[in-house]
Amino acid sequence: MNHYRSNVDDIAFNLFEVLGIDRAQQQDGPLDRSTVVAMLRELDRLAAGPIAASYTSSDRRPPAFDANTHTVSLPEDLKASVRTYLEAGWAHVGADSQVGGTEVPQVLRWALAELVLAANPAVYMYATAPTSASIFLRQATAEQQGWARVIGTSNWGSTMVLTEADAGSDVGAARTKAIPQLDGTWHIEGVKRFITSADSGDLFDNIVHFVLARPQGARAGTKGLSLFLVPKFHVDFTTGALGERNGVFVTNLESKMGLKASATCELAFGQHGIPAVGWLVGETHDGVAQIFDVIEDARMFVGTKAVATLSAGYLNALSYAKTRIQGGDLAHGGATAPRVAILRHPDVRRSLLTQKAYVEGLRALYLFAAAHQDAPVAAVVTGADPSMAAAISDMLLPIVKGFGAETAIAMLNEALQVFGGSGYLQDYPLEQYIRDARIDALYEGTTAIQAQDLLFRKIVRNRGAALGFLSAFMKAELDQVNDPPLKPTADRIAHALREIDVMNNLLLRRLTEALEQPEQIYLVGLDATGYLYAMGDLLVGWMLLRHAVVSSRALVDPDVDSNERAFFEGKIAAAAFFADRVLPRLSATRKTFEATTLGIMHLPDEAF
Ligand code: ST9
Repeated sequence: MNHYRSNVDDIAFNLFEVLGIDRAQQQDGPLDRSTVVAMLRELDRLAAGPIAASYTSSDRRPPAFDANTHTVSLPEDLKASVRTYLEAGWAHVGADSQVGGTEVPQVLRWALAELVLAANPAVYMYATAPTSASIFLRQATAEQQGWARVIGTSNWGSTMVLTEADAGSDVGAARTKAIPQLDGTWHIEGVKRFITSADSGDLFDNIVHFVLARPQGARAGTKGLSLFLVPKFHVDFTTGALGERNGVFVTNLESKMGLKASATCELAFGQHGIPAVGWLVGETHDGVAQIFDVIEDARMFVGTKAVATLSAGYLNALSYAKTRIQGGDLAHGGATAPRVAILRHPDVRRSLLTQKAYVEGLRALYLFAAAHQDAPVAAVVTGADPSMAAAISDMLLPIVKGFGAETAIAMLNEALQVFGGSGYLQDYPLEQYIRDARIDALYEGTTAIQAQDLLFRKIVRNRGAALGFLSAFMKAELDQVNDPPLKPTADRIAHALREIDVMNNLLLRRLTEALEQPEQIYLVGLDATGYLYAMGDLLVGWMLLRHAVVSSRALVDPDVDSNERAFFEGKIAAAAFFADRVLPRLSATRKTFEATTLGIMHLPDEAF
């Protein structure tokens, strides 16, 4: 048995019982439940087998770099996992049909992604060309539309190339230059860092890099950047035939804490005697806005990956707790009592129920966010019109990514703890999960960047429209919960929502004061991450209640079998547990916000 564990039943429960995606009007008719479940089961089967097969081995024997040939070679078994995923067509599910994709609602695309991300996230990260081609298609000129098809239908890899040694979070500090040529192409010159999948040896015939660079004379900052397409090999885009090597070379492979199967490279443009020829994407100098279409997709990938790994970690810990016999039952004399499975111990149960609540709440949250990426699906989920659906999806993205990543890291520690000392060993997957998940809070924008994005861009700049819509929708749902077993849970969530309202008002007041006294903005900056966490907890609590409401109705059916009964009872228990034991901390967060002062900013640097 390999490391992989999944919960397809819970994914299907979200898609159909909770979100009701089969009621959404699709171009090709409604989504058929049995087809969707068959897709989930088939990918689950592949994920458990050939995709997960190289997860551990490629951590122990990761990709290697040859400086003479500028080549990264991948372990054979990892390549086999990627090829299985590609050849079965899964990387094309959700991509645009014009680039060879099979169009499905984004919520289904992300549900499927969870399975491969739980099995072996690097596999997904190498197989991004169909997604890149779909995004490129939306930005391409009429001529470039055909290039998108070549990218999507050939055996190619793709990358996003933003970061430099001195331009990490601050993308606008990038120094890589773009020099215009008489034939309309550009020569790119500079060195980029932390580039995922920048080379993979013979896995792909070509790799297309989407590169942010600054045209000569363009302004400083992000707004002076343009987006260029730079292929590893030159290509005749009408036939797809490959030509000479372009002047873009990998110059280093990072040695990392985790996610070692995914090659993270330094990439040099025009530094080896051959020009790195690029083409301006869409012929508009609007690079940062263009690359953000990719970044948004990648942030969704990170949030989904975090949940996927956390889910596998929890399910591994759960099966260990059921079989590991250790200690006596506290209520039966403890030390002298007969030995029991550790699942009988109160602290293990507390830990596992906390993990379950976060896994299922975060899964519900990324699927709820994804449901707002397609107007017809959003219409059945919250009734949001297309522009509100987009605003809701935008607002939830930093929470899915930032809060999802941080929570997964914290909860994976809980999962490891269930194994005791054995969890520290490579005999079990938890130590690798923790190393592999740690990056999720760092790349694609650190948690602090997500928190600022949520507050300043997604709430303040949106004038609270998406926040207001979602709060009103949540409140209306909470008001409708009157059944005795669920009412106290709904009341606690309503209380948490009021605490968030108080935080909103406080932060807004400080922001307004900052117009006159600029230092007041520090107070908002100091509490931004706390706010991200508070919003995340509120939303998880609400998602769990929505599941509990559906479950409570389902339990009335006399035909539910014992497995279904356990599933539904677990949902109701998780919602109540989370509302009782986790949500009260929002009151503490609100109090800490009220106590925030500028003292920390005025403290001399030497005093740290
Ligand atoms: C990385 C790779 O970490 C990780 C591995 C990923 C593996 C996945 C593989 C996927 C590969 C696929 C490749 C496909 C390639 C296809 C290409 C196709 C064409 N939402 O606030 P301002 C925009 S990579 C939308 O003033 P600053 C917006 O246009 C490294 N747009 O920012 C805005 O203008 P306006 C990841 C947004 O102060 C403009 O930016 N690195 C958003 O100048 C300026 O905004 C990061 O994630 C948004 N949320 O710069 C960088 N925000 O306002 C993290 C901004 O007029 N740093 N825009 O609309 C940040 O996000 C910074 O906050 C900053 C600040 C750079 C935006």
